[in-house]
Amino acid sequence: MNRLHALIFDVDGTLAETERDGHRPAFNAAFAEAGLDWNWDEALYGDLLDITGGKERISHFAARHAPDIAGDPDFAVLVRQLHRAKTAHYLRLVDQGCLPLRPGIARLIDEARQAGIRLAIATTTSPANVEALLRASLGPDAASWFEVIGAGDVVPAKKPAPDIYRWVLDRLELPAAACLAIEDSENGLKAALTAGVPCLVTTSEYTEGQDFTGAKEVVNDLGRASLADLVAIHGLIRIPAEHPQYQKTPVLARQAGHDTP
Ligand code: XBP
Ligand code: MG
Repeated sequence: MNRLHALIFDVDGTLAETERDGHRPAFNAAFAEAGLDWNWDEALYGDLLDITGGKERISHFAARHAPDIAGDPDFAVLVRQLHRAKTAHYLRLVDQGCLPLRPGIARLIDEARQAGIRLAIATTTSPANVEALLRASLGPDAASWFEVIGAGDVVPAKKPAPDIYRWVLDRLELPAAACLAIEDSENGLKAALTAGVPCLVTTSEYTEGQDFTGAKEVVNDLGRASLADLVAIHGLIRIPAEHPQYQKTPVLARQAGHDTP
């Protein structure tokens, strides 16, 4: 069985609940500044989160709701301008301490550092957003605790593509099986699994009820999880319910949470 060498954290929805009260109002402030009557309410934003990457999300929205603007020859320039403005608004919210870490995150990071478990980040959000969140919530040196920070446009394809996890693994110089990814969304889980990284899911405000098939474990939050729990989850060997072993001993299937006929 592979020993756990590194934890690879997702950011948005995992380290902190950043989407509803962080990224979303930042997008809306940028739209208002640009004189656009676009307003992403909580429900619409939840749908738009299927598209990872802020620039990609703006383009996706405009193509469907403002095709005249999306069809403009300078639309790509507008997207970059809107995203730069949005990031400035988001960083202000982070720096004001509006986006605290989720339960247990600071403690798990500390326990991992004490135990010599290496730390990395694999996120779709922009690098500046990661550094600001770590600084605001864990102090000025926190970004240096993460050996590798894979964020935003460093890879051509964003989650659910595996690119960002492969980018991080290459720089950690570790095999995927020696790591545990911690994610909040179906897109993030798919990215990790496609890269071969075992994944623990901690559901967030917008991801409750998504399909987390293939996750090592799914929890509501990490408020009561210890590093020992993460090591045990990393070592979990999931035997599918249809495995012959379960057919002969149904009680095992029940214990594993698989309904038996
Ligand atoms: C979540 C995302 C990001 C943020 C917005 O990333 O998809 O796009 O919503 O950030 P993850 P940007 O869950 O992988 O951390 O505007 O900087 O993209
Ligand atoms: Mg996320």
